[in-house]
Amino acid sequence: MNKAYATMVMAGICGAASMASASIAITEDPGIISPCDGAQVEVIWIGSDAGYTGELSWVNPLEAGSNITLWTNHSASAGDSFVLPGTFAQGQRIDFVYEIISGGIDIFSTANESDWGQFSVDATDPSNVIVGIEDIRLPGGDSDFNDAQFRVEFDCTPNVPAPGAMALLGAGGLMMGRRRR
Ligand SMILES: [Ca+2]
Ligand SMILES: [Ca+2]
Repeated sequence: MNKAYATMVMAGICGAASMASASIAITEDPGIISPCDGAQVEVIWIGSDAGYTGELSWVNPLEAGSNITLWTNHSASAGDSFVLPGTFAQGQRIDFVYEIISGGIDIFSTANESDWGQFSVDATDPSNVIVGIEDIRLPGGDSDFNDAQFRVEFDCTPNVPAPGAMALLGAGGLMMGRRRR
């Protein structure tokens, strides 16, 4: 969906919602987006104030069904951190799933439009994005968005290869060139 069309759809939803009922949550894409190329991404737990237990996972974009489970809100301590494998391109999404495993049954994903209302995302600092989750499906929840809270930190410092590594890369290139002949 392109942006103009998305805006039209959102405008349509807003119009319909304001006519129908004020209780329908209007949701925006909580997309957590890499602000730079080659970003290293670290997920850092902030805390949780929730009765339900939920499990936070990162959605691996390379392999469907191979999400990496990070923590549950009742097992993690503030400051626990996990470095995501690989690096991320500018504009690439970092998606998360939060599955309620005790107290209720539900699953929320930043990649699913129907779940977007469960997430609050503060990207005031684009390299330190703060995410909060409401663990009861809206409009049922209390919208405190503190049932699970974590930060997504983007390290945009370019990895400058050492001169030795550059020499090795050069040698590798030469060898590949030779093999091709
Ligand atoms: Ca809540
Ligand atoms: Ca709460």
